[in-house]
Amino acid sequence: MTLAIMGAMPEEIAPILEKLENYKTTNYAGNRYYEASYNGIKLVIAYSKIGKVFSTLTATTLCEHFGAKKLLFSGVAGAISHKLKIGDLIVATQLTQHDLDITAFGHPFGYVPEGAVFVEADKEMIEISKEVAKEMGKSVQEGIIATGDQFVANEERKNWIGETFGADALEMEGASVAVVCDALDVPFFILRAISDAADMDASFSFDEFLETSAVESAEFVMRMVDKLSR
Ligand code: 4EH
Repeated sequence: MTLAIMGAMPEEIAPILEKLENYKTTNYAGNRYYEASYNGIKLVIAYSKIGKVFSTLTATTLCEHFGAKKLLFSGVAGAISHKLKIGDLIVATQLTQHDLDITAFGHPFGYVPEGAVFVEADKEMIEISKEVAKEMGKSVQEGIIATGDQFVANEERKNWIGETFGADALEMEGASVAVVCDALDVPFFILRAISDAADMDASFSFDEFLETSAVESAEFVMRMVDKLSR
């Protein structure tokens, strides 16, 4: 069984690579892929670079070229929900593209014909995440994650995304990974640790908390991998 772990930025997968003793590196389609054996299964790990297009390419490559049977995303996000503080974890139940707009034709935000406003994450892995949270003594929130090709550092935009999609957190890759995995029938799990509140201080907060929040997310995802590989 091959399991994929992806992030968008190098900082998001660094804590995962650190946990592995040795791995094989392959360059493919402009990204570096790390393959390792772990608890008797194969792991393939990569960061995509930022945004929906690069993350689509990497998720597709992980599934189609490296044969991933499940995909887990680990990274950071901006909080919309006031219940989410810096370092808190959110598991995506559904993902949506907040910057997809053909409303001029009477369609809702986030929708294109033959697509769907929301893509649902794998329920089994969400269940497993509850066990992991319990074992780690961590509270993990579930919610809707909104994705777009924008670093949101604006209260008004953030609130609009929250109201329009009922979203709890936002980032720049989750929904595109979700669309790929859904289309290819690869169960996926998207976890994010909060790095900022997507407000006017977001870029400063992000720079300050990227590393520590990325570690929070990575440690949780590796506990998930431990369960999935047993
Ligand atoms: O991969 C991008 C990173 C920010 S852009 C999306 N990631 C982090 C999640 C995220 C996010 N996305 C949108 C955390 N906070 C967010 C926010 N809005 N407020 C980046 C960061 N550093 C250098 C270059 N680009």
